[in-house]
Amino acid sequence: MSFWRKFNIIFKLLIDIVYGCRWHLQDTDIIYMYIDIYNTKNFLKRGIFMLMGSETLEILKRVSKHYDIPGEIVEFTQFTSGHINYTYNVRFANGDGTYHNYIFQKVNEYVFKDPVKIMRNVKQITLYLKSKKTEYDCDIIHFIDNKLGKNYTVCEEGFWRVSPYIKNSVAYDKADDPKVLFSAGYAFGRFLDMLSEFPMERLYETIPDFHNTKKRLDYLFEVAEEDPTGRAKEVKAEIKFFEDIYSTAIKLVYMQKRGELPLRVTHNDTKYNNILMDKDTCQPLCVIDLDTVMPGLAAYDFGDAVRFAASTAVEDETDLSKVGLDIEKYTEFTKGFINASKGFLTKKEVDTLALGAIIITVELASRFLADHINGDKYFRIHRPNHNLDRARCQIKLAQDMIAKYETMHEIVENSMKLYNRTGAFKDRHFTE
Ligand code: GN1
Ligand code: MG
Repeated sequence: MSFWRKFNIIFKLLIDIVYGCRWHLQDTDIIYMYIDIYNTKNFLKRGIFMLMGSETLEILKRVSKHYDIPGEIVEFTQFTSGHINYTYNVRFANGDGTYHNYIFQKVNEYVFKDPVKIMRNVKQITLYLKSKKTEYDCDIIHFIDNKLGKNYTVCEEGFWRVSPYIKNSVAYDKADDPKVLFSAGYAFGRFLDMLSEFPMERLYETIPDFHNTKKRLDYLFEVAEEDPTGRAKEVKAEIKFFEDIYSTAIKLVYMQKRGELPLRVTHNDTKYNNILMDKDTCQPLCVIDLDTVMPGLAAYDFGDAVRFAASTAVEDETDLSKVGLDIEKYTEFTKGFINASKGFLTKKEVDTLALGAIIITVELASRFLADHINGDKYFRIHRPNHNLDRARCQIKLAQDMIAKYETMHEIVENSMKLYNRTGAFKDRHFTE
C-alpha cells in the first residue's frame, strides 16, 4: 500500500471521528473538504490539492498506460459537478514546452451495472449523430480507443474512458446570463431532433425505469417506511409534500402508457453542465454525458434542463429564500428548445413541456430524499446532509414552478407562435 493511500485512510478515519462517524468519506471528497477548510487562503489550495491528489495522479498514470497518448502526465484537476462518475482534466506535457489535455472519467459501477453496454450505446449514438451533424451543430463527444481498440478500459483501477479535451470548453453549474440560455435550449432541442429517427430498440436501457416518476415516488415511500438509517422521522414534512403531489407527478408516466405521449430517444440528464460551453463566447460546443441516452419523454429533457438552468440558485442551495424559477432564463431556454424541436414535437408533447419541468423537479427531489434516508449510497455528497439540502432545494423550486405554471405554459405557446411566424432557426450563434 502506497504512502498516500495509508495517509488518506488515516485522514479519513480522523474526519469520520470528528463528524461522529456519520460521514464516510469517499476518496476524492477529502480534496474538496480541504479546499473548503482553506478557501479563504488561496495559496494553500493548490498545495494541499496536489498533496491529497498524489494518489489519484498515480492512478491516472496507470490508466493512461492503456492508451497511446504521447507525453507524460504533469497535472490534473477534478470536476466537482457530477454526482455519479469521477471526471478529471488531465494535462500531458509533450516535452517541448507544449501540452495537450484529455478528459479521464471513471464510471460509477454502483450506478451503472453494465458499463460495457453503455459504451456500446455511446458508440452507436455518436456515430449516428455524426452522420446528422451540420456545420451549425455542436461537436459530438468522442472516446478514444485504448491499445486493445476499445473505447473503454477495464483495469484494477476500475472502468475508465478517455476523450480529448475540447479546447476552450467549460461546464457551468449555473447560467448567469439569460441570453446564453437560448443556445443551450437549442442544443438540447437539436439533440432530440438529430436522434428523432434513431432506432431506439437498438439501445440498452442503462438504468431501467430511470424517469418512471411513479416508481421513484413509490420507492421513496417504501424507503421512508423501512427507514434504514433512522433519518425518516426528520423529514416528515418533505414526505407529506410528495404524498400531496403524487397524482400530478405520475401524470406523464400514465399519458405515455396510454400512448398519448411518444417515447423518443432522449438524453435524460439535460443539466446545463452537460453542455460544454465556449469560455469566451458562452456558446455550446458539445453535448456530453450520454450514459442515460435511452427511450424517454421530451418533456423530461426539456424539464430537467429548465430545473437546472432556469433556477435562481444552485441545485443544493441551503438558503431557500433564494430558490425559485427565473422567468427570463426560462423564456430564453424555451425559445431555443422550441426553435430546434417544434418541427417534430406533437401537440400533446408541447402541451406537457411546462408540466414536465415541475414533474422532473419533484422526481429528482424524491431521489435525493430517498438517498438521504438510505444513507447516501447513490449521489456523491460533499458535506453531511447534502442530499437532504438538495432535496429541500428542489422541493422549493418545484413549489415555485407550480405557482408559475400558467406563465410557464403560456411562454411555451408563445414560443411556438414565434417560430411558426419566423421559420426555423438555423444559426446556433444567434442569441436574439
Ligand atoms: C446525476 O452525475 P450527474 O450530475 O451527471 C444523475 C441525474 C440527476 C443529477 C442531478 C445517472 O447526474 O439523473 O438529475 O445527478 N445521474 C444519474 O444533479 O443518476
Ligand atoms: Mg450524468
